[in-house]
Amino acid sequence: MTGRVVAVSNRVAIPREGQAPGGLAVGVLAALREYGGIWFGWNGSTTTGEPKDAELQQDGTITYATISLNQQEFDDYYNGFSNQSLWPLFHYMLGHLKYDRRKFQAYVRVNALFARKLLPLLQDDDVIWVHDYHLIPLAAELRRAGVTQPIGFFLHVPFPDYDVLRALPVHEYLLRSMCAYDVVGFHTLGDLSSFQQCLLRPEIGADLLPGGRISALGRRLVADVFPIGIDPAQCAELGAQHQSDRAVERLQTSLQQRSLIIGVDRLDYSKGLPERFHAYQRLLEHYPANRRNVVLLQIAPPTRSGVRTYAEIRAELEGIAGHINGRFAEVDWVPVRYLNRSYDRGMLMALYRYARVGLVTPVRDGMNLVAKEYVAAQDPEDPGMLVLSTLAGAARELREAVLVNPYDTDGVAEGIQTALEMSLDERRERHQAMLATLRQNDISRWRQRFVEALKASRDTH
Ligand code: GDG
Repeated sequence: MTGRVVAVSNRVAIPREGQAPGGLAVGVLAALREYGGIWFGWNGSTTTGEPKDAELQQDGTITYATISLNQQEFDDYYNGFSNQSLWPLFHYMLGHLKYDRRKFQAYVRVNALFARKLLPLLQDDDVIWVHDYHLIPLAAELRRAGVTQPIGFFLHVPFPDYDVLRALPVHEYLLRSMCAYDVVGFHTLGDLSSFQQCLLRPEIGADLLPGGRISALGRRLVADVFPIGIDPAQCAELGAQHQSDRAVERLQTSLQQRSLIIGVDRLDYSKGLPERFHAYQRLLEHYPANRRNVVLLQIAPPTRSGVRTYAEIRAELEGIAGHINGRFAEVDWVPVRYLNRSYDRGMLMALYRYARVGLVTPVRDGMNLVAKEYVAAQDPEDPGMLVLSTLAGAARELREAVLVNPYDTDGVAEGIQTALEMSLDERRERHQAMLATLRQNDISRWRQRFVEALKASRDTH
């Protein structure tokens, strides 16, 4: 196959020596390795003046092209419109929604800047793959500059129903911008159908055609479902390999045969952490045999420290964890171990493998890769059990998990208890079924399907 893939995302994850890449980086890097290409995005640093042209770093067939951003523009584009408007809106959390016209304008300007800096790097037979809600207007900006190559957009977060979307004053602008792409991808059928319903509204007046094609605003595009997967073999290998790391052994010793329940989430209000802590407390109240016999290990690396709500949720969680420990702890047992830090990926997989229960209870999530990684990292002979929120995209695929509604405190407590008590036969059976799903729809399939759809869109133009 000819033609490079040009991936664009807010941040570029340049792999570091000796570190296994995670999440979406695995898929993007594999696509770039296969076809050759560029990964373009922000380098993580800010300046006071006008950002310079992209800095290029070559690694085999992959070019990393990164730019810095002006500090004020970054604050308004990233902390402001992206994470205070779009993130809560797309997660159906209107209580957290803030809108400021100035920040929206910075969002548009940063997208125009991305287009300007990317333009000189493009070749005629490239296909461009844009990632996530930070960059919705990028295709329209590139088109304005004369780019005719296929441009695809993958949304990593949910897409809300029209009645939620329209709370944003500039929702019509977003919908119009999405129509400048050739391929638009979502995690679930629900997200796709919300998008289609929005385009049918009189503001856009699109026609839905067979085969996922859409005719809108004088253009043709394809919208489809591309549920992101993981590399299950990598998770299993890392989990087994790191089982004897000193830190994992120290954890095992400190647990003294107690059952470990694990949660791993960016510190974000969409991940349902306060609700989860309350449910764990309910477990200790309703099923007292668990007292002294279980430990909840919650790993929550802080993110988006520039947004106030994120500092607030951190303080709230510290309060609840402190309350649970204060109420239930004994001299030799602390029920919650709450860690505001990140761990090496190998260590994380070993912790997943050691935990009897994986607790993944977001109040809304596009997919949730932790749920998939937890299942993949288990020992098939004696697997732990996943307790999964029905409001995560992953629940559409992992039907054999213990499914719970994260708002139902008693229900989540009951779900944890069910997972803790599940027989070995049932755990094996459910684990096998989930692993088969993960293998069938892995990360390679995700990026292959997307890149193929993008390349095919060139032929239909
Ligand atoms: C967005 C969407 C969608 C977490 N802590 C550590 C660590 N992680 C890794 C996990 C996993 C990734 O980060 C988190 O992915 P999620 O999917 O769970 O969540 P988001 O960050 O919100 O991702 C989500 C995803 O995009 C992909 O489309 O599934 O719905 O919100 O891979 O393992 N990795 C390491 N140390 C940590 O402490 N090394």
